[in-house]
Amino acid sequence: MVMKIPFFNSYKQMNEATQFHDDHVPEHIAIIMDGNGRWAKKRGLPRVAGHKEGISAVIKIVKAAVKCNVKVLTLYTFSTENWKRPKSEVDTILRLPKEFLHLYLPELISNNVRIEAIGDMENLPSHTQEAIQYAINRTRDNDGLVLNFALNYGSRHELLNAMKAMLKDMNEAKLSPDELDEQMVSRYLYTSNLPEPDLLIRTGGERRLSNFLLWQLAYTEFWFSDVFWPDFSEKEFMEALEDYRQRKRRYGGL
Ligand code: V0D
Repeated sequence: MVMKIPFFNSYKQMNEATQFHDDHVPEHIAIIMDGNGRWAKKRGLPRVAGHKEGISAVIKIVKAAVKCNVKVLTLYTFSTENWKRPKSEVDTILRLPKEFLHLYLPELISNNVRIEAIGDMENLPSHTQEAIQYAINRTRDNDGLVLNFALNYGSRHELLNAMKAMLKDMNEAKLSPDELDEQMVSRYLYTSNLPEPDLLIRTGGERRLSNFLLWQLAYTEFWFSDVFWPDFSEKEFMEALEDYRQRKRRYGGL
């Protein structure tokens, strides 16, 4: 690793005005929080223990993102592929949103965080949907960090749905295919109201996208860590931000 001075030290020394103008902090960070099951296995614990420990890492990283003035944090919590896991594991995972919100919603509210969600919510159990909807409603007027949970999310599924809806609307409006452009595609995605991610972080050692935000990550910087998600802390998060900042400064020098 290159840096000796953690990013946050130099960041803290800046005044409010400088922070506001620092365009080297990613506005939108997306994270694939991988390695929870392997974290548990390494300790002889059930996989579910890793997922629960993962919740503590989530709140730590949310707080770090708030401190750094990140505008959007998108967390990949449950993919459409995760249904293939044993039913008991899936059932436990789908209780985690409620558990997380029970513990941390008051704190998120006092930090001015706005909760959002992307993915196919309709096929989640109603108790999961209700817990998330409550948190979305309860935080809808907050204008701090947007904490965006990707649940039952799959990028190809998202694109396919967007194409179907778009074709239907275009037929009704009698639009020709030539009128279709990239902006129009973006408007049909779950992320239509969000900026594109500037930085993608994947923990847990794997280096693939796993069907996450395929369209939205076209120009995104990638940062990989071998650390399992439950062990991912503010230290690694700051390393990722510092690495991103150095990349941006290099481009700026060209
Ligand atoms: C398990 C590690 C928070 C990754 C973190 C249903 C996998 C813990 C939420 C959450 C999960 C979701 C929505 C919301 C509030 C919290 C969560 C799931 C899994 C999948 F509004 N952690 N978390 N959701 N894990």
